[in-house]
Amino acid sequence: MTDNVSSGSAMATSTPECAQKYVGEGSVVGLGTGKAASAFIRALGARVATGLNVRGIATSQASAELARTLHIPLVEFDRVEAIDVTVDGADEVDPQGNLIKGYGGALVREKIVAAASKKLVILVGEEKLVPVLGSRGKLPVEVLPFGMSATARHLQALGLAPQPRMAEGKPFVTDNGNHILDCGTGPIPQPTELEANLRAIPGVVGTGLFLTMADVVLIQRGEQVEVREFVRSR
Ligand code: A5P
Repeated sequence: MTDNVSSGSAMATSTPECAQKYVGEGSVVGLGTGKAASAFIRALGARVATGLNVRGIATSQASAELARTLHIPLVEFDRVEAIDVTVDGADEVDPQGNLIKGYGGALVREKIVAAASKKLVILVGEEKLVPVLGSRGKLPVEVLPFGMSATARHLQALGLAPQPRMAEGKPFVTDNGNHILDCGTGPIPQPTELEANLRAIPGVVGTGLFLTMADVVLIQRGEQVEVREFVRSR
């Protein structure tokens, strides 16, 4: 555990339920992507059905579709100045609350929405907790289709092992019309340095490294939810 983190347990028995306390009447809410985020969206939809007034900003077409089916009003991102809270999942969480995201392919929109949010709440099971980012062996990187092989060579030069993500025999296409290179990696000792090196590569649109962004991590431990809160300077 690091100095800037406090840990406790919550009364709610599930992370999607626990996350509801961060969403109040009138909130603008960033809606993440993936299983954990979908469970949160469904729980939020139940509150909207009983009269809660919120506006959602979706991080993917899939989350927008789910929100619509639940009658959660969506607002265009460019029509709001700030997002009160974003709730999303993650693929890895280190003890400082740094994340790897993007196994679900929505990393770029997720990062833009998270960066515009006053609070980022992450929902994970304990299997996502790692001692060092990269421990699960994969870092998703979204790249422009143009010159993808050249971009992949730059990634290789950084010691990564990029593999194009495939879907039904073709390169996976993100909501932004780009591709994903899933970069084989071992534990990443210097994630800030790696992020800077990745962002300097022409053709890289975004990476799955979400460093010092999460304010709250809710961890499902059996029937209990552990709450980790991080102090961030914004
Ligand atoms: C989507 O691009 C991802 O960043 C997801 O948030 C992440 O993969 C966690 O997804 P699950 O909750 O489905 O594990």
